[in-house]
Amino acid sequence: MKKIAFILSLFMIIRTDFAQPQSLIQNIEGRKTISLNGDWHIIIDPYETGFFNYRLDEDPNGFFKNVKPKNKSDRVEYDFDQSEILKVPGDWNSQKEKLFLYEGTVWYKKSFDYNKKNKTRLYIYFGAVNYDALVYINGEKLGEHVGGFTPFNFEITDKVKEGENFIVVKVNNKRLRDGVPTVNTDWWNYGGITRDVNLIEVPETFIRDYFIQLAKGSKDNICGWLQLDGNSLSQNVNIKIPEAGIDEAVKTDKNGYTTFKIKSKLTLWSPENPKLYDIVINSSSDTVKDKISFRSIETKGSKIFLNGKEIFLRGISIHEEAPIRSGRAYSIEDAQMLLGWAKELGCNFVRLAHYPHNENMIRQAEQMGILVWSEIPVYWTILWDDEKVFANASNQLNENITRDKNRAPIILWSVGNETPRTDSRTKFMKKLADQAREMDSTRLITAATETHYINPNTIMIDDPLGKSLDVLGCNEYIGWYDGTPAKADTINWKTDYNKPLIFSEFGGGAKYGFHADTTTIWSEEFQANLYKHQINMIKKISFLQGMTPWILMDFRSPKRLLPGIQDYYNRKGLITNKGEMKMAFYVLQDYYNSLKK
Ligand code: GCB
Repeated sequence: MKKIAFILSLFMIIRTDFAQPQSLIQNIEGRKTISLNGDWHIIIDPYETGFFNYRLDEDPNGFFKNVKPKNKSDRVEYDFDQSEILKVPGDWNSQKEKLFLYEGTVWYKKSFDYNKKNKTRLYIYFGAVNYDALVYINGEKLGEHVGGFTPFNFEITDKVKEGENFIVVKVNNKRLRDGVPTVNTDWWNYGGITRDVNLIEVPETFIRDYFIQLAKGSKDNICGWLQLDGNSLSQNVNIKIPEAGIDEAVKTDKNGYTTFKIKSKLTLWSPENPKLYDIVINSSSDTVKDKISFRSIETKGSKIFLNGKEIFLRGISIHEEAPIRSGRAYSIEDAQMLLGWAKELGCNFVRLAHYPHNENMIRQAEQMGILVWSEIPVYWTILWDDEKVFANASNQLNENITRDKNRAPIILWSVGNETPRTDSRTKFMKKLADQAREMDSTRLITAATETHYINPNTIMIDDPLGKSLDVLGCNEYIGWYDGTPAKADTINWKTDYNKPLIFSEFGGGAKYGFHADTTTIWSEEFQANLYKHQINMIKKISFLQGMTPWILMDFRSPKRLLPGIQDYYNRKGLITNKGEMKMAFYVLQDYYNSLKK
């Protein structure tokens, strides 16, 4: 805990230019909320005219003031209310053709009426804004949030007015060399307010956060903590799980904090039986309801055990991209369709690549019985020696774990993907692995590590980052970037780590409907054949405990330019973005079905 406080304080010191969001409120679904989704007026501002004056100083009369001309001679060169509209949640690229490739600033504005209530505090909560969000209420700055895939909230109790109010958000999705991720990604840089926006009403002292899961390796010991926020911090609190006959009384200390251990007899959550329990937490001033499931996850040697039983993770990788509609996924329906396809494929596991996905994905996975690998966008070539970059990555990890730590289907926190094997990177990522373990001792830590050939037929897994991980992830592209598909038949895998391995990626591109022989690249036959050879190889690796091939669905990428084939899509999907299954889908489905027996 101390280490985390240090890391977070570092973040505060480095970014003193704007106020930081306040500590995250746990479980928005269980709170009293008022949605600010819907139509927002926007101004597309490529030169940031609404932010800087002509000397490039921050303009105290920027667009966030939302002023109107006072008389007919008054010069005001913008007008939100006459400007166009974007839907929230939703990226801007897929809503307006002229914004398809846009990277820069868009101002968002929404007015809302509010009736102030006694003894009630009010927060504004953003599910995610990509990438940099400056938030203002009634012409006053609330603060800034950096990072495109995690939630943040600001308290507005003293800033909200009786009657009409307005929120302005300056959103900038310019890629930055010192960003997390950096400028180089194989996915679309969707900008905008991409997830739900809510007002949250809470009592003066409220249950801000809690952690309720089984202790590592245990099937009957619930362990956790909870944190109150407000003036009356020392309170009696009850944690109830009626169906399991649990009603535990605890008392928070003068800082509003308490830990607890509860002996329990529970039906454990598993893919075969995704059992959820209703939970009620009562303090004398607040009540929160949640649905929580319980399972244990651990490794022994090179094996993974779910609820004490060895498990092979039949997975698939998924980007947060919407089927059919296209653009960023955000809704329950998007999640149901993507995860429904994963189920149809025979999966018990998904890798949500390469950044934290929206909460609907996790909650639907929980209901559908799908285990989850959750990841932060520490991807490829971020700046390992830059303290600010570390603080940013650390903050995104913190927000990801804070939001999802009560969701049992998440078994793995991944601290990054395909990063180069250098000392500074290993130091950087070890610190993230330590942070994840410190925040959540109940789960396993992983990352997609780097491998290398020690002879033409042997690939060695000895990335020094492996020391800090519980499970080794590894992306391999035999048959695509590395030789022909048949090469897989000749390859042996070696490691001195006595740890489980997951192939976090393998695959190849195919254009749906393009049929040819198995040696013709981009054909469905080529991709299906590649999967067959991969499966031959996979069957021989004794320490391989799971796989998440690349990828469930074709997804947009500005790096994929081949006309007629790619057209800005990475075509490694087993399914097209319109829902058509390619031949390789059925190859993998047959294999997964055979493993179920
Ligand atoms: C990878 C990356 C993934 C890419 C994929 C590809 O190794 O992790 O983000 O999209 O390869 O298709 O090349």
